[in-house]
Amino acid sequence: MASQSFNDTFLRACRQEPTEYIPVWYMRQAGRYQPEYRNIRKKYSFFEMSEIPEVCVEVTSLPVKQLGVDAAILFADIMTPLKPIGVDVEIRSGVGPVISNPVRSIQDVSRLGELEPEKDVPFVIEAVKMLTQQLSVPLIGFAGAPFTLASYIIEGGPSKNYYKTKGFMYSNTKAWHALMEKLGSMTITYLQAQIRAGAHAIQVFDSWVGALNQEDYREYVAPIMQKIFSTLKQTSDVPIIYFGIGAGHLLQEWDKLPVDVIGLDWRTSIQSARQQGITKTLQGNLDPSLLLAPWEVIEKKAKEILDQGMEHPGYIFNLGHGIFPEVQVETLQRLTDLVHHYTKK
Ligand code: 1CP
Repeated sequence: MASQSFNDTFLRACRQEPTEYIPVWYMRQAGRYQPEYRNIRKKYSFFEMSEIPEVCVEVTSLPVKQLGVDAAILFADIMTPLKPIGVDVEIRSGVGPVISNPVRSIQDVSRLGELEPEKDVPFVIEAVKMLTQQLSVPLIGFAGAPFTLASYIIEGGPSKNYYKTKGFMYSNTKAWHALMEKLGSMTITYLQAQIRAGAHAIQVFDSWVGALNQEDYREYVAPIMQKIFSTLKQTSDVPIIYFGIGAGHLLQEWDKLPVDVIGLDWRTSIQSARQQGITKTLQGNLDPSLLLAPWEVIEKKAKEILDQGMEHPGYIFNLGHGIFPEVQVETLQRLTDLVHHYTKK
């Protein structure tokens, strides 16, 4: 695995060890903003792309070669492990995951099966093995968190306010906890398989959990997150990143969980998280919309964020959410260079 030229800057930052510069990677760094991605996507559906290991390896590696980022993230989707447990999901271009058999009752919850990674998602394991042999930077494995997965499974697709999800949570509380348990076990099994195959770090995406207030997070979600993270910590020491959108009000809850890194969106500055007493490594958080602004605007904002990040050990530069298809590859190349040069000791 770790060849002589292996760049472990990202892993060192996760562990709050000294680094020569601030590491950077981008959420959705493999995606439709890349002409190469769009060409491959013409030939395959989203799931075909991620289920053919050679294609998955190519798409995962592309941003490392093209942008010079310090970590790769496996090309898959948070919905990937749901298909084999009985969720009929397809990824529609320009929309996202669409589910034809949403979960609406305890019976629907009990119909969901258990994940056997080696049998159900062998392509993920194969791709992780191939990537960790080839890449010169760490590979981030990932999974969706139970709340965020449940939001798609219950709504049937992307949502703005998650009222069906929250309605289910408040009115079928027993079924909700059963669903959290099921998705939680699946998440543990899936992430452990990625770690066994060689993933160097893990990111858990709880993109939509910011829809809950602190009290409800504590009651309906925190117990399963505690279980997922503590089980992973018992069996491996790979760094764990926990990320969500609009979840600044949950920072204190997240800080109690056994994770190494907290991923922030652009609404919560690095500085304000530090002022709230968060000492874990932080990752983020340039507003991805800024990537559509003139370079001078991007540069100013990126430097402000980097200045805040460098004040405390343990910081990884990233966006506050994924790259949009309209962004130019050159902008991200320039930004990556800026992060590396501006922070070099
Ligand atoms: O480079 C990478 O980041 C590639 C791997 C990756 C990851 C980590 C993809 C590929 N998806 C994800 C995670 C993911 N998927 C999340 C968590 C991160 C986030 O908040 O964006 C979520 C919520 C999803 C669900 C999903 N899948 C959406 C969002 C829909 C919504 O509710 O707004 C979309 C658009 C997809 C499809 C998808 N997944 C990945 C890509 C490149 C795409 C676009 C596919 C295409 O049409 O080509």
